[in-house]
Amino acid sequence: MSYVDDVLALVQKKNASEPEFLQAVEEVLNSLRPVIEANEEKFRKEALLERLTEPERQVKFRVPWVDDNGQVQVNVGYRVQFNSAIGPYKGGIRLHPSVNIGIIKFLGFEQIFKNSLTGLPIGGGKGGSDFDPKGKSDREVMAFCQSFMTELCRHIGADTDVPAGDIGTGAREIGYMFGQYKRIRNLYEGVLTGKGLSYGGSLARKEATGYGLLYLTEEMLKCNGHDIKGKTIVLSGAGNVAIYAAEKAAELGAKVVTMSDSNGWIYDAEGIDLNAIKELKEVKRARLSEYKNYRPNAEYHEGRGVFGVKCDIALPCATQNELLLEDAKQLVANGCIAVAEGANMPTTLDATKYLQRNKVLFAPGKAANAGGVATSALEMSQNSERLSWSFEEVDAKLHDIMVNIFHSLDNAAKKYGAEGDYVAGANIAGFEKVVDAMLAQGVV
Ligand code: NDP
Ligand code: 2IT
Repeated sequence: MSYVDDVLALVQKKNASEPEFLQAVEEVLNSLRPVIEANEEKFRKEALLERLTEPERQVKFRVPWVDDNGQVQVNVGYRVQFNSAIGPYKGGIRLHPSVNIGIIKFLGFEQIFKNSLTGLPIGGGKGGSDFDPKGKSDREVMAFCQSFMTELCRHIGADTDVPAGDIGTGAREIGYMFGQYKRIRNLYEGVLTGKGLSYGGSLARKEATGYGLLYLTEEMLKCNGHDIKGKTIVLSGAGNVAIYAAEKAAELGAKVVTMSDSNGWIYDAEGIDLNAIKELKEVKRARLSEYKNYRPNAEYHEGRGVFGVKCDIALPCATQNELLLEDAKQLVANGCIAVAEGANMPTTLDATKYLQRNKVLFAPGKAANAGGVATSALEMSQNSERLSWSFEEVDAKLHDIMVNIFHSLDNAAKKYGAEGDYVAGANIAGFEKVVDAMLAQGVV
């Protein structure tokens, strides 16, 4: 058996109860075959892939807190420090009832390659908890965040591991976590990113993932002979990534006609009213079903369905495995020309293959959504030099980073005879730098 097959079998045996992690490893290792086959003997001797697929460290801890009825609640917290070959561990914290170790490991594994693609010195990590912020009071969220950080603070630091936001973790949660870190460690340092602007946050971090997604999509379209202007976009999610993706899409002259949350989805033929969405989601923390109060002509549907709407471009921006094979078939049948992943691994493996086989341009999340973590790294730079850059300066750097990422995928795919396969391109380009650093640093 080839080295890749041996390691895939080993990873499957060791992590049998972690389907999302296995899915992420399978996608990456399969697309790395040409690079690994060219160095098979050396990589095998170095156990390079065994090291790459085993986190350097993972912690799991109890998070007890008291709810508004005086009842003690207990959640589980995780931090997976996956790979520090090219920089301190960096990656978000997910707060969602579905969180388990397999989800955090898949996200941490993806983060290694994503962070490498940004060209900035950040390693891969991820954390989270099965705590659900939805429906909780501010005091309950604070109680949870303080308890979570009381344990996590001993494992992180500005030069060790720098968490940030992800599903369920936004500015409010980062603020409470930062406050508790500072209090316990007596250190005012850039230990978290996505901070508020009054205490070390970076301008444009809030917008960065969504804006970056559109910068990369625009470049991918341009290099394939298309113009984003005038295109119709279906988008899933209605959180941080989705909102700022929709904002930039509109600025670039495209029309976003759908958004979704975990209850249902909206269709607005005139283009989504983002002021309404921001008020609903960022201020009121309400459900999308209320969108009709702002736009009576829009449609609201329970359940899932955005990918069945006719479009030129689809941007899945909610969660993993939300774009299924049946959705891919519908998109192709409707003439969709491009899919770019704002979320992490939103497209299943069979749906990805179907889209690629049918010549739909496909930008994988580890490239397309890298603008968030790239801007987090810019926030770390600003914290280190104790300066703040202007919105325009950060946004211009973000734009350059996303355009460069697209070209490194494109070039890596071409170099290995897989022109247009941006999944292979992203994995190969991300892998090369990490491997170089791992080999240089010896057996660690
Ligand atoms: P938010 O919590 O701000 O928003 C998530 C959105 O997706 C909400 O509309 C939520 O609906 C919906 N959603 C979440 N989980 C599910 C689910 N299981 N089923 C259906 N809908 C769901 O998160 P973000 O926007 O920050 O993150 C979205 C995606 O982007 C995630 O995959 C994340 O890992 C990825 N990402 C985020 C980055 C960032 O900077 N924030 C950077 C790079 C990637 P509801 O409110 O009803 O739960
Ligand atoms: O998935 C991701 O890249 C994030 N949630 C952002 C991580 C970060 O450190 O900004």
